[in-house]
Amino acid sequence: MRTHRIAAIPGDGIGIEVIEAGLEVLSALQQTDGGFKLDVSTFDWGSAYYGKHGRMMPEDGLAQLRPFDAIYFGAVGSPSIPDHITLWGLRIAICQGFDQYANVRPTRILPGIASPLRNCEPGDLDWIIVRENSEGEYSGVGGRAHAGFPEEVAMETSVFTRRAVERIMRFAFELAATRPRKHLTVVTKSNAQRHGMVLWDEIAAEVAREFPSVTVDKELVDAMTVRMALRPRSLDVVVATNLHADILSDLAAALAGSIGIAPTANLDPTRRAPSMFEPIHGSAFDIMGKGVANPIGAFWTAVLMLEHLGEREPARRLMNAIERVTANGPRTRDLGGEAGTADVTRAVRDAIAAVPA
Ligand code: GGG
Repeated sequence: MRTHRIAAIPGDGIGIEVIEAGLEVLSALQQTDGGFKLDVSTFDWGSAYYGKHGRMMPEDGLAQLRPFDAIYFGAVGSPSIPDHITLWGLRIAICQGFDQYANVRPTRILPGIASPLRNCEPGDLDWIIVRENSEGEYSGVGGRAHAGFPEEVAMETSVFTRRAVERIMRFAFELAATRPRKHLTVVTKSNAQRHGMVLWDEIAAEVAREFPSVTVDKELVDAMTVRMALRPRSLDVVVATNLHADILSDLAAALAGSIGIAPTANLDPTRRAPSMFEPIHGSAFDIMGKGVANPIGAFWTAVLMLEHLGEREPARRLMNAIERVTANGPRTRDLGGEAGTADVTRAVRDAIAAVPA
């Protein structure tokens, strides 16, 4: 029996509901597979933990997580705590603390789901967005001075290092080389941001020379939003900075039908530290506790986690089960249905049972 140690951090809001649902389908998958076991430990870190302890996770949180093979994360964010405290105290603390520098966000239109784009068929939108996940606009460099005075000032500095840009470009080119279309779009804003983004472009061009099998083009981030909406078929793998990719991947998820579906892998490709897997949606406090959150994003995220753990066949079975349910229903409200989280979870469990290993 292959055993993998999983740290589950449901976090905040609907993260708690969708991770519970995700663990339920993973348990069903293990029962019908018989070849692997997930040894899950759940951590109560997040905004409620902050309320009791004044921090989002314990001081030795990273040391507690390090022995695990993967982290299954829900969401972070609460109406009662400033967003920069919750985000930096948990999600970014883990991503940057473990140098999970490649944030990978696949987007495609799953069977039965309608894109809001006119005449956009499933095969027309099949992208992987690679988000630089260690620096850029999220470097944390900056500060505030003269607090409370008219001359109050705040600075937020983007940092682009040759090492980090090179490694994310190489990761994106390597990924593009594995795909049938072998195309990479480098998103930039070097017309306006004439230092960091120019270095970004230069390194992209250098790394491109190592990958003659991959075709490459460059797009300004503003033009990229237009291209995603009007020419989705022209895109395959996309690489962008931390902030640009965060914004573009929300747009990508919406164009593929719903932000409730989209998964993310925060990878440490060196495998020195555990990688972290999370649906891209946030805590969505407006629907928390109502039982209506779409768990598909958490299920697809579990597929990415299984693939990372080397469990390719169970990952394929789970993806098939997800796609059978998106095709035939039930569907949650964000997809035009009336089902709740539990209905979709049950349907995916049934679909897993219907096609045993
Ligand atoms: N599961 C995704 C999540 O919790 N996101 C919270 C958020 O605000 N993310 C913004 C970011 O990571 O840039």
